[in-house]
Amino acid sequence: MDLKKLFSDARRKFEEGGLALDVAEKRLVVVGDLHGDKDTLDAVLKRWEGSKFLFLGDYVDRGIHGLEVLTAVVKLYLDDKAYVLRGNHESPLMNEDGGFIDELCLLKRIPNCGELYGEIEQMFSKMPIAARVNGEVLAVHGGIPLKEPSMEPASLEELRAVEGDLILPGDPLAYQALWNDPCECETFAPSPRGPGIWLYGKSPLERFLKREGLKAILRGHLYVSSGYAQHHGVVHTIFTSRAGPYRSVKPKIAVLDGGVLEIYDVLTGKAIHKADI
Ligand SMILES: [Mn+2]
Repeated sequence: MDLKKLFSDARRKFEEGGLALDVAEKRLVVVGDLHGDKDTLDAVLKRWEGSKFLFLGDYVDRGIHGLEVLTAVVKLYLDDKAYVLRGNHESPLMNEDGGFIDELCLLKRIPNCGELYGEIEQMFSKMPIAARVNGEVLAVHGGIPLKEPSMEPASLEELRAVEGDLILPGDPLAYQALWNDPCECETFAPSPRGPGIWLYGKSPLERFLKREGLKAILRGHLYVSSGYAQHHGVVHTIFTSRAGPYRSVKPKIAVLDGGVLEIYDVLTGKAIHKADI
């Protein structure tokens, strides 16, 4: 298979779609961080075969099958079977030390691995950062960005309008959407993940959802050993990887169906949680 062509076709299609998607689907299977875990991805695709998927990002690094995961996800995208969002690991900022470049160049010994990675890096820079689903739910890898110096959350319109070099990404709003986490705090607080990253608390969350006419946020990013966590009743974290350091995780996916959110265990296929959105 010509991987360079696959990733450049996907780059062009991502570019047409823009950085913030509007998605209308009655039923979606939402998948959290995969981190090179092809076995869990295969289990998801088998159990929920024929579904439309939405992937929340972090396809590569940590696990050793990042290229297989990324290829499978991109093929689903090109076949119109999936929406594919960007995670903070879809960036050279993470891939240099996170394992993906070593997977390509040292483990798999791909000839011209740098050239292939260059194509992948360009594709990452065009991946959408957020999706508004059925006008009700925001899907995003990390969460809502803080617009400094206002101490107010940025809007989806502002995220949609982000321009410039998006490879790292350099833009603070795009960067935060991929990196921020919810917290038990009341406002915004600096994140232990590093400079330029914020934790978002209850009141900015409520203001953001109200202003955008949204009811909930579906996101990944945070390692949770049970595969699912809820924050402030409206933020749902989904984690879907058992790769590398996540061996003991019980991976979950979410099924969003007509305003009802159900969380399923990937390995048993059992529903563990149900909520109205
Ligand atoms: Mn992440």
